[in-house]
Amino acid sequence: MSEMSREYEIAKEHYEAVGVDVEEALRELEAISLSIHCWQGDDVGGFERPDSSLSGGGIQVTGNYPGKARSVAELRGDLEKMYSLIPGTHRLNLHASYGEFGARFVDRDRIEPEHFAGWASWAKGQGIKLDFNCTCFSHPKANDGFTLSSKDPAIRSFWIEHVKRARAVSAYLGREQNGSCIHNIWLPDGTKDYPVDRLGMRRVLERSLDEVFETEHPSGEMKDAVESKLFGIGSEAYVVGSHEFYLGYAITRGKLLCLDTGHFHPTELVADKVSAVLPFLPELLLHVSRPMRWDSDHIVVLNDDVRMLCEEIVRSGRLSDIHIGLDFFDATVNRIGAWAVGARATQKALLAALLQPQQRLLELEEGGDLIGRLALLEELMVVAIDSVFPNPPGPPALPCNLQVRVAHRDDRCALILKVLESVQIRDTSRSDETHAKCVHGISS
Ligand SMILES: [Mn+2]
Repeated sequence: MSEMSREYEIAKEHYEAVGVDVEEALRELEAISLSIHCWQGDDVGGFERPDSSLSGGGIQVTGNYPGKARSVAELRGDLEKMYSLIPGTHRLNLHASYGEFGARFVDRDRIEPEHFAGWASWAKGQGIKLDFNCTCFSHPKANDGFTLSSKDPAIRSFWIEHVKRARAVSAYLGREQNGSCIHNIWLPDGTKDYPVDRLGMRRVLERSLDEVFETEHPSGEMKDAVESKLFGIGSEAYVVGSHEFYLGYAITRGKLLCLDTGHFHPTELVADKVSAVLPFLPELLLHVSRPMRWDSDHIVVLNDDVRMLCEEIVRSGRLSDIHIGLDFFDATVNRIGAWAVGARATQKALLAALLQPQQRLLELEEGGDLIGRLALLEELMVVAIDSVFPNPPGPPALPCNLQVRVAHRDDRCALILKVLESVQIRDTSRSDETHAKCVHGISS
């Protein structure tokens, strides 16, 4: 028996001793498809024009690490590499600005399913499903800070048309993949300083959303989600689509609510919101991110926030109603590595939650043994999950995770080497001189 499988057997026995079925936990983990965001691969630039880049919207990408995907083909290559570093089958979350528009510029109010046919066919070939988002930022008509809540009828109708078309694209993708595509609406709308017409702007947004949703698409093709935010750069004082606004909207209109872990006060526990909204919502969308002091969109790591979020997802018993997306973008490091680390951290948190003896914890809590509950939870923090964390399929075998554990030092090195190797692969395919020089400097 290899060292790895021996460790697995020992870990399995330990978990069984506290009433946890490891095989079952792994089956449940395998059934969870993360919706992985395309925008980590090119710093939220999109491909509407050559050299498109993120602008406005109150969000920012920092860093200029070499290797940013410059075309749809490069992004797909990077995505394929990223998926190979993650166990399981996962979805891809696309933004409308990532269409294949050809040589002619196609404005947002003119997008069609045909611009995403290439993505649908690529996804089929990869055996993955797609989710979709309207893109209501990085556009001259979003520069004054308002889209669907704009009081300018021309601006407002432009964005209503865009979101309607993005929903139609989602329905098309859903038909192509024979499974629902989740369309998420996030808007940057808000003001830098205190406005006097908070209610007026929210009423405009409510009306615009109602208009956007006039067309009904079968839920087997697409489902709608709405994403709130606390503040952005330039919208510090007021965001039209706040949490309370969208919570009310989602409940009254039967839409999915999207909770982004970076879109709340930094001391607020987003994990606590899962059980607060689930009684009122049939389904929920999560955007897992790592805010550092603000909505900074750092790469997700296995921290308390993510662990507790995953515990709440698992404990809710509503795993199939909760869609887990990732939302971060860091341009200071290798982007394929960023995706892989963030996705694997989310999976590790899910696995850790699935491996908790929920029944035993509940008995301790209901029996008033609160120190017993604390002691067990505390012990579980240091039970190594890496002995049972699955490897992605196909050779060469990948290590379990990056958790500090001496026995697996070689495995950890192997993962880092795999990530570096992906940089080298890109080095040969993207022959720009500066890029090659930087990569050489990093990998040597
Ligand atoms: Mn988000």
